Amino acid sequence: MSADELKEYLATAIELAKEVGPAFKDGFWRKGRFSNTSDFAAEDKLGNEADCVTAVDRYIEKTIFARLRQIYPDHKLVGEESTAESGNGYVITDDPTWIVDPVDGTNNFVHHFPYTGISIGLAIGKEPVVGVIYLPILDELYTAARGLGAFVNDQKLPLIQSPALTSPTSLSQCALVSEHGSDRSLKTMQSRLGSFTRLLTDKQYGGGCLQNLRITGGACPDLTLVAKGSAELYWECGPHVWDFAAGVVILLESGGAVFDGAGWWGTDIPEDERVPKPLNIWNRKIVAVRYIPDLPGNPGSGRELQRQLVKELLEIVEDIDYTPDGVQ
Ligand code: LIP
Repeated sequence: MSADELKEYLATAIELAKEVGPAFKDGFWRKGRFSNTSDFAAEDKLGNEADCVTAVDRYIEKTIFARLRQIYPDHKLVGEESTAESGNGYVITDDPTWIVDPVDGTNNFVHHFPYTGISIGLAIGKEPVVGVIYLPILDELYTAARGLGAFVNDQKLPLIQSPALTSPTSLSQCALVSEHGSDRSLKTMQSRLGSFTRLLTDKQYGGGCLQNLRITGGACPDLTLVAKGSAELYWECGPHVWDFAAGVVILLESGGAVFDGAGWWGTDIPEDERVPKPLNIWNRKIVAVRYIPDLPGNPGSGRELQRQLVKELLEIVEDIDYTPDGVQ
């Protein structure tokens, strides 16, 4: 795939995100075509009221898919609303596949909490290659394509640059973004909160003594915060491919790295050290770590420090297995 093709796909994703921005804002503020508040009654998807879908989710996904079908009739489409409703039973192929979350952070959206946005990713040969996340209420448009860098509102990521951007060597120098998720079974809640407790607890009691733990309410805002340099790490088990697809491209292109539950991935990590190949965005687990500069005096290269932080995190948290998305 040429750089020109990638640029064209990126331009399409940006255009579509901007096109549905006004509907997103109307929905968020319950205005215009979404002034009817019954459109926001929580419809649960998991058998509990914590996993919502709204009329705006459906409208935005339908609009984006209709345009994509028009422009690229041969491309495959995977979207949170249509795919989740048909039971996630789609087949993952090497074909260009657009992966869309019309409203990521839906619970935030319902509660007027601004960390919510539209996510449009494109995978080719199962690898995520284009990512656009638009957070309309924060007025932040994140864009990235493989090999072409990552940007927020045209400013290159990471936004926070060295020397302000430090080179942490342990979790006790890090901020982590994570989520409590919408799977509210007692077992899952105990597991997640147990992991949070151990991460935060002082080292003298065997914990990681993490500096900050923040829950924004969405994988997309979480990944953009790490890409920007406002948090060192994002860890979560349970989200779906539409929550990750665009965000991982933005994160990787900002110099970050990703562990997908089985292997390690970063744009300049040698091929033989990447396991599995390609990065598995359908695996429903992720650790993302921000760009760490190579600085003289650091106990290792930026890439080594990234691995060290992820290793420390994975030794503390409890892994939760979910059935992967799609059928490989
Ligand atoms: C959300 C994810 C988040 C996860 C939530 C939910 P949604 O996506 O962004 O990471 O913890 O359970 O899946 O449903 O708001 O698009």
